[in-house]
Amino acid sequence: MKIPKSHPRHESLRTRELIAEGVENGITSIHGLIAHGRGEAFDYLLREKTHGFAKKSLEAAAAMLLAAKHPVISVNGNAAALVPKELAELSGLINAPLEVNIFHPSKQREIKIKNHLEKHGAKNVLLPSKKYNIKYLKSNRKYVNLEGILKADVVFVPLEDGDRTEALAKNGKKVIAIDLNPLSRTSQKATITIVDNITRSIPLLVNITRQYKKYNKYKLNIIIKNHYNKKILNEAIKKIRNL
Ligand code: PTJ
Repeated sequence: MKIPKSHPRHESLRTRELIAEGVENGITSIHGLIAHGRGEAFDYLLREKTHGFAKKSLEAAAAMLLAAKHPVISVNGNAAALVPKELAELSGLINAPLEVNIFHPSKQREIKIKNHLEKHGAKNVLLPSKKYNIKYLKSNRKYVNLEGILKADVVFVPLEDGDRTEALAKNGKKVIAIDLNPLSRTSQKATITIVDNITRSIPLLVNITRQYKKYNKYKLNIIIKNHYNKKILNEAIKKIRNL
């Protein structure tokens, strides 16, 4: 459906359209529609804009991704539908693989997500393997790739379910999450939480990462050390309360 640019809810409708298309093309799970609706509700409460607290998290996230030994970007059906080109760009910038990791099991959907990312410029897309799994997790998301999540020290999980964030942390990994809901378990358990819409924040993350690429490890580590996730989450909750 073509949405006129002049429509006051253009961006929100465009995003809905991408998710609906994702479902039609077998990339996004039908449950992804519900997750998207929940995200929309929180985005509405956040006035559909990227706040200062999200910008601070984005800076810390860029520094952590650049300072990591083995960073990896985990991709599910919603993220793939919404920002495939930007995820491919980020992967190239930090030299990290994109790894398909989905909650609702479907080999066919995994392959479709991989193809979709490659169509948008991704050069290194990994699929999970039943041979390898992370501990403390029962769902399909436990299956990982040896060259990706299994050996990663930093896992970027845009749009997540709480169980895995918690499990990844227990497996000794640092987790960077994007979640519009500052109260979710993902937000609470991640090392760095970006409380913002994935559609606004991934392009910003690409720009900041490009800028920070010239920083040395010392400078990156200072940025990481000065990030206090609980403080960021409290700022986001306060913003929602003070409507
Ligand atoms: O492709 P699959 O099978 O891995 O399924 C993906 C979903 C998203 C369906 C699955 O991970 C899931 O059920 O997630 P949850 O538990 O509903 O959590 C999704 C979280 O993402 C919620 O806290 C939403 O507020 C948040 N969210 C939704 N849309 C956006 C978002 N956060 C940022 N940007 C969005 N566009």
